[in-house]
Amino acid sequence: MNRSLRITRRGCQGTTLIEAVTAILVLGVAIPPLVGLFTEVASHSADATYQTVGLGYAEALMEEIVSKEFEDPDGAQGSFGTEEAGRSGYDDIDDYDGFSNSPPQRLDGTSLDDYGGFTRSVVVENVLDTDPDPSSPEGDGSTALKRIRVTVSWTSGRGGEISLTTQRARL
Ligand SMILES: [Ca+2]
Ligand SMILES: [Ca+2]
Repeated sequence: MNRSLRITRRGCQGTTLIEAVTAILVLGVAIPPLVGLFTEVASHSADATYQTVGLGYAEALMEEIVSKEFEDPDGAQGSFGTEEAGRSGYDDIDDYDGFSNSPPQRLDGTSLDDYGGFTRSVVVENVLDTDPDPSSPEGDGSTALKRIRVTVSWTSGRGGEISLTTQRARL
């Protein structure tokens, strides 16, 4: 009876050691890919957040721009470019041509940059109504249709960029 007990003990110790080694090997193989997967998921989640924030910044500026006159109310038809001293005085669409700020700001100048590293920029170009999204625009002030492109880029996370484009016509 005593002998039988000894044999059983040895068997248990050997099995425990093999199980421990096996478990260590399995974990050693399985953990690195899992850590990589979690890192990748976290990175994609951050990218989605930056895209949402970037889209919000772009939409807010686009809404501000399209609420303005097609041309300067005090200028001649076909006038183009910024006649005002600053954004708070912008009163027509093409006042925003070349506008850029980083971090993004509200109209009153207060910062919108809660996440860091964002830049907003605007391009306004005259285009033809027969080709509202050409690769090359028409001359400044030469047509009754303007293409507005607001671009938001960011360096946070893996970085990215989002653009919104619309057209406004002289009524
Ligand atoms: Ca103006
Ligand atoms: Ca103008």
